[in-house]
Amino acid sequence: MERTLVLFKPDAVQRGLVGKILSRFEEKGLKIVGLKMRVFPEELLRTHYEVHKQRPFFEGLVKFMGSSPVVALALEGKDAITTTRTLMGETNCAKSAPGTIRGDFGMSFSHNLVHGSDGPDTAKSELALWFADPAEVCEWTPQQTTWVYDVEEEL
Ligand code: IDP
Ligand code: MG
Repeated sequence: MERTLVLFKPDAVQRGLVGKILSRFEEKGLKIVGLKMRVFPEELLRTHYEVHKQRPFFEGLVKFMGSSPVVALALEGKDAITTTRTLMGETNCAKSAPGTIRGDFGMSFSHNLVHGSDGPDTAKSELALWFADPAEVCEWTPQQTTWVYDVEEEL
């Protein structure tokens, strides 16, 4: 089982898409192990997007991410990182395939609704950053687990 960080960006919250986007992940079979909403501190946002700090869009991105509440999620599942990225679609919403979150709900490159960790190392460091307090992460077994997965082959 893998864990990954997902963020619903300010545009998703402002447009009232939290429920719809959350359903995509839940209905797929990913397990929510952490969920919180707030306007996150600028310092955290800068650290989160540090890899892009030389890029021309960096300051605008940090400002946008701090402009309104963000929903932060820790999701768990088999191949949760790539599964999440597949559900999200590609970075530019306008070019994202129908059926993906960005493809179905967005038009913008920068206001692209969701973030998802892009690999195991990033997932680990991003979860440590956004869910630093272990009390915010729930260990639980959904009743439906054995119906989502083939226990003998996949768990
Ligand atoms: P990702 O979110 O699909 O992983 P990244 O390349 O890691 O995409 O970029 C991080 C975020 O920065 C994007 O989700 C988007 O909000 C923003 N971004 C990336 N490239 C551009 C750009 O060229 N113009 C404006 N915003 C951008
Ligand atoms: Mg990225």
